[in-house]
Parts: sequence; structure tokens; C-alpha cells
Amino acid sequence: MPERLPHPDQILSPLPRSALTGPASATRHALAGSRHLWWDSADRLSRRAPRAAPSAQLAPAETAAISRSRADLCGLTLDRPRIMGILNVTPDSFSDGGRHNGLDAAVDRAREMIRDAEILDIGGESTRPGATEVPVAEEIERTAPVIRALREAGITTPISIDTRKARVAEAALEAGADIVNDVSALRFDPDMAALVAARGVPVVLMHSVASPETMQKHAVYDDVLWSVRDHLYERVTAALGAGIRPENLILDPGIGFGKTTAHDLRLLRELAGFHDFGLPLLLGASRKKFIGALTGAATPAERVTGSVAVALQGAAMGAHILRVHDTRETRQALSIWQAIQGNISEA
Ligand code: HH2
Repeated sequence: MPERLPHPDQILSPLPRSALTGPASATRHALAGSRHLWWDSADRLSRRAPRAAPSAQLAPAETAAISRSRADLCGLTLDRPRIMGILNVTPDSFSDGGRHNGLDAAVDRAREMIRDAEILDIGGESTRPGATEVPVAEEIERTAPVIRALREAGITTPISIDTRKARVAEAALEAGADIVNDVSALRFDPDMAALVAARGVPVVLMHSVASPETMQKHAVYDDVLWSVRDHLYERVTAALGAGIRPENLILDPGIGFGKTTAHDLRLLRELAGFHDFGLPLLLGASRKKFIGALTGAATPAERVTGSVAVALQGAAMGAHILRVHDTRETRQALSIWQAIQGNISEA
């Protein structure tokens, strides 16, 4: 848990290392509680000096924040990447819109996904660029019955509700959800922070700018890494101030939310620079536009292979939760990746 937040004007960016070989050393630490990844040096970035020389001179608390085991998530240890399967029950989601509407279709898809996914993320409002807001009652009607049906079908997998609205989150928690995934990081609905604090549930704080409707017009940053960082810093501070326990916070850089391809790539490259918060990281890049922009894969369904590549990059950077549409393909890739890395505690 963060005993303290990182210094607001610096980023400690550990160099993730894997496939452990060579003798153990006193400066070798697990990366963000990972059983597969380690680090022994970190860059110290400041606003004035974008990238300093790697430094082994970290204070014990800094080393601890980067290294320590993250709190379990609904009984799941976060010592390896966990797959979060996306189940959108919307007519208009950019990738799976209209495919899982109807309780039976949603339960069938969930059953299929939990062969490989360890968390299910249920969403009733598309947040793709340009999407318009869904009224609360309609969003509840789309999501709560599905969650109830999943629980009635005996599915015990942790469920997150992908919503910006407190009343939708509350109905979902009543129906059996366990986690709140708020792409607005508690900014959209003034009641959301209090709800999450009162329920004591984990919450994903994602970076985004403006609203989905207008966010691509705001894809302008002096430095996207610092902007995302400052925003998450501010949102973590607000969440703690609202009484949310630090062990319930999960960070997400918000790939594709008010960002260009260059911004997305920079964040993916620098993902390990978020571990100094001492919190779990979620990466949601599945089938997103930048994959199409880089490869020419015009439709989301054509972006599966690229999505798996990004998921592996997330794993290699120590991301704890990978939010994906293609659970089976991601699981196969991740299994091979994990087998090759080995287990640092057994090395
Ligand atoms: N991306 C989307 C939705 N929710 N939540 C988190 N934490 N991180 C993300 O990157 C993220 C998210 C957008 O993807 P998708 O759900 O597939 O599409 P849509 O918003 O059109 O339903």
C-alpha cells in the first residue's frame, strides 16, 4: 500500500527484466510483486531532466513501492498478469457492440471467456471516441440483469462494472459485481467516490480527458507521460481523501482515451514508470484504433494479433491486469510468455 505517494515531480522508472539468469544479487528486486519480472536499476525522471542516468540510489521506501506485492484483487494474487475479459452489453461498443445483448448470449459468452479470463468486465455504455451518454436507467437495465444472471448461473469469477455512474455501479454491486471500473476516475459522478469508499470495493482509476464525445479534440499534451502521471496522482489523492483505502486502488493510463497513436505508444513504452505509485496497473489496449493505424487492420475484429502483441508488452512491463476481448488468444500467448520467463522465486 502506498505509505506515501511518489514525489509529484519525479518518476522512478525501473528497467523491467525477465528470463532470470545469473547469480542473485542484493540489488535485484521483484517488479511490482511479479513472480516473473525483476529490476535492479531505475531511471529517475524529473520535469527538467526528462531521463537521467539509471540510478541504483533509491531510498528504501522508493524501492519498496516499486517492488512490493500488490494487494490481492478479490482473492486473485497479482503476482502474474490476470486476464480481464470484456463483455459489453451495448448496441454500439466499437468492437463487440450488439453481440451479447440478451441474457443467454451474455451468459454464454461469459462462460466461454472464463475458461481463460480471471475477471469479467461488464459495460453498458460505450466510451469509444464520439460515443454519447446513456441514461442511468437504461445503463442499469443493460448491466444489472446480466450480472445477476451470471451469478445465478453459478459463475463466481470476480466481475467489474465498467461505468462512470454511481447508481449504475450500485445496482451492479447489488447484483453481484465486485469491482468498479470508472474510466473517468471518479470525476464524472460526484457520488461515485463516496459509493466506492462506503462499499470498500476495488476501483480502477483511468486517465481520460474531457468526455468520450469530445476527447479526441483534447489529444494535446506537452508531454503525455507527465500529463497522465499528474492526472493519476491527483485522482489517487482525491480517492484517498474520499476515504477509499489504498489497497483498493488500481491505475490505468487509458490507452486511446484522448490520445493519438504516438501518445499510446509512448505510454506503452513507459508503462513501468507507473510502478512507483505502489499500486496495481491495468492495461486496456485490446483492438484499439492505434493497432489499426499501425497495421492497416481496419476493423476491430482484424486487430486480434496486434492486441495480443500489446498484451505481451503489458505483461513484460509488469501490468497486473490485461483488459482484452480475445481471452483465448491472450491466454495462449501469456502461458508461453510465463513459461519462458520462469519464476524468480524458484530461480
Ligand atoms: N477501454 C474501454 C472501456 N473501458 N476501462 C479501462 N479501465 N481501461 C480501458 O482502456 C477501457 C475501459 C474501451 O473499450 P471497449 O469497452 O472495448 O469499447 P466501448 O467503450 O466502445 O464499449
